[in-house]
Amino acid sequence: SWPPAATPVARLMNLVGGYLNHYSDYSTCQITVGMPYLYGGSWVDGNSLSDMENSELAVFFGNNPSETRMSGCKAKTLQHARFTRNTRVIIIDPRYTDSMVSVGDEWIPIRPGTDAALSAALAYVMITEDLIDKPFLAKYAIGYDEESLPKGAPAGSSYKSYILGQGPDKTPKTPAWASRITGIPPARIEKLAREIAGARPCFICQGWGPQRTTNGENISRAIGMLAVLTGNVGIKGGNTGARENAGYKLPMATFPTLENPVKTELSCFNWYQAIDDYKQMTATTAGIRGRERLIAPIKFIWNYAGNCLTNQHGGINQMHPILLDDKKCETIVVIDTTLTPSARYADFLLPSCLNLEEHDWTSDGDSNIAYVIFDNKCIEPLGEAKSIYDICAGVANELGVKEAFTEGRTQYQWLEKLYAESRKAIPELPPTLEEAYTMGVYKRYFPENHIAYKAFRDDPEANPLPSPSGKIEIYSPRLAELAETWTLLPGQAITALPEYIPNPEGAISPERKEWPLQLIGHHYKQRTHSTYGNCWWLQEVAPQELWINPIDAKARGIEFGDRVKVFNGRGVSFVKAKITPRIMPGVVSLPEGAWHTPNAAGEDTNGCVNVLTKLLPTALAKGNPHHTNLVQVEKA
Ligand SMILES: Nc1nc2c(c(=O)[nH]1)N[C@H]1C(S)=C(S)[C@@H](COP(=O)(O)OP(=O)(O)OC[C@H]3O[C@@H](n4cnc5c(=O)[nH]c(N)nc54)[C@H](O)[C@@H]3O)O[C@H]1N2
Ligand SMILES: Nc1nc2c(c(=O)[nH]1)N[C@H]1C(S)=C(S)[C@@H](COP(=O)(O)OP(=O)(O)OC[C@H]3O[C@@H](n4cnc5c(=O)[nH]c(N)nc54)[C@H](O)[C@@H]3O)O[C@H]1N2
Ligand SMILES: [Mo]
Repeated sequence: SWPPAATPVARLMNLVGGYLNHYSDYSTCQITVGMPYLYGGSWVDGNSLSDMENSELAVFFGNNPSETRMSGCKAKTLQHARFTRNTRVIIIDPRYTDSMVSVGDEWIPIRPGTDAALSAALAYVMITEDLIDKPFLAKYAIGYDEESLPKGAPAGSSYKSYILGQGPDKTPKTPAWASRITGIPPARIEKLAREIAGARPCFICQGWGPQRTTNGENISRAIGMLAVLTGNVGIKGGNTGARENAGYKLPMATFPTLENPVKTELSCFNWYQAIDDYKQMTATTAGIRGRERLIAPIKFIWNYAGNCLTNQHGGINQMHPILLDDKKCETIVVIDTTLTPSARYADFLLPSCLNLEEHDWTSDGDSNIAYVIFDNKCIEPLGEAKSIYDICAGVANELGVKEAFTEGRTQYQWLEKLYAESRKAIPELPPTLEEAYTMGVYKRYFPENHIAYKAFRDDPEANPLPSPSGKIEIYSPRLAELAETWTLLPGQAITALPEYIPNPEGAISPERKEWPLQLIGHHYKQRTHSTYGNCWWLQEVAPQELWINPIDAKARGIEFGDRVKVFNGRGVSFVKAKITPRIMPGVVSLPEGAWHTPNAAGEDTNGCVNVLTKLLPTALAKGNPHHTNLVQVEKA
């Protein structure tokens, strides 16, 4: 089960009967739900980014830490590995990213949504040229070849059979086959396979861009396969193919939210369907957990510190009628610091404190350092703004549960209590909370890099993986069963092996005749999603622009800085064009998070990518397929 957010809203609801919870998040739905079928558990671990200094080669699939992890810590770690320790860096991405600019040795542009095809062809070269780590596969994995298939798996269903074209599809996954899908020349694929297999060790990782796509669950596993085939799992300088480890964290106590009596959960993305037609939502049609089906629609939404009702959700124009209809969802409460696009749908709009207006702390980590930032209250809240604790305490009072909610404490008294608890686990913190606020930041360094699944690698008998077989499951019997029992929509697929599945609205789909350009929306340095999207200083530094290749721009008579119309069957957005060879031909990118700003005709005028994205959830995780879109672009 997904850990509930430690917010006062959860505590309040748990005191009055509970709430419908969600699993996963918009960041990592497909990798979180999909990749554990390879390694087991509820989350796939990675080596620290700092461990990259021990790698001969690092291969990044859609991982752009120079922009998505902008803190100085990550940048220094990357530069140390690249420039002091001489780790070579290859970046596979439709865009020549800021990471490419700062630490990349070589860029391999790839069409969005096709990494599983590239991975299969890399495996083809490794297998046919005898470059794989056979002893590793024999000892640590099931399903690589016919001999190691689990009981009950049909003949011809091993990974090797799939790759060599001896499986049901009879298609060898040659570099020529993958080239047609990915846009990467066959010779480059062959060379990359030899480079990855030849590097001792190799740090293979993926950002979360590749998995934020219609069949992203398989993509996350397919990239993981490269680490498995080359035996780079569980060793210094290797990695699992997942994203790098998030870093060490200190065990600070969190606000107790009490137990949620409601055990039903739905994915973070398909909640709109629970407003619209909950009766269709079952375990096998919509991934409902904790119950066979939903038994009631969503009638009330708490939207606290989020712009996901509309701006960040996707399919904005399709969400609009669902949110607008008062008979469907009757009450929407928005609690924010800023009058966002989501706030337009609020029945109750509650202004919330900025972090400068309340006491709190933040506990986080990065590679070899863990820290707690004690956020001091600098000024009293302005206007009518209140902290989320005081808002919920006020509502608890009206609902007759104030005593149970507050236990007689103010927000500061809760912090003092939680601080005292934290000090038991971290005795070197200052004696009082007041002294902690005076100190400001507490840091602890960890000398060792984290090595994911090291214990399993060292002794797989004593430390099996948390998968049903205790091994790496290249063929997943659990997925084979879901493939049989779940009802999927056209374009969705679940497969026991990490197969390439062509996306609808993908690189090679027939819809490209009408909508020739693939559209993604990368995370952008101007803002965090939509936060600060309204800050004109930052707009000046990093303006909102459509990235488009000179070839595609020229074919459309578009010049640098022209205002263009980006559109498909779901929506229209107007924005300035950034003509740049830093994006491959056939692909455009509109950085996600710009504020939806419709004109009288309902067309967005601010480059908001989510008027072009769709509501169709992904197959297994029922998550957001934000990077799977086709569009046309013309001069406005
Ligand atoms: N097309 C496309 N869409 C995407 C993505 C994508 O890649 N492509 N990425 C997805 C991802 S990974 C994510 S995580 C989501 C993010 O979606 P959201 O979490 O909704 O992102 P933000 O826009 O940052 O919204 C945060 C809100 O919190 C408010 N806020 C900030 N500080 C405070 C505070 O102290 N108190 C209160 N009450 N409010 C505060 C801000 O004003 C803002 O409105 O977007 C998703 N949407
Ligand atoms: N500055 C800034 N930093 C942020 C955020 C922000 O909004 N702004 N958001 C934060 C949050 S909540 C999250 S979840 C993370 C998100 O982190 P990510 O999900 O990793 O970020 P994205 O930019 O969506 O994708 C990373 C890269 O993948 C590429 N890409 C897209 N599709 C594909 C594909 O099919 N194959 C390959 N190989 N590459 C592809 C994109 O061009 C991009 O360069 O970032 C966090 N950091
Ligand atoms: Mo995210």
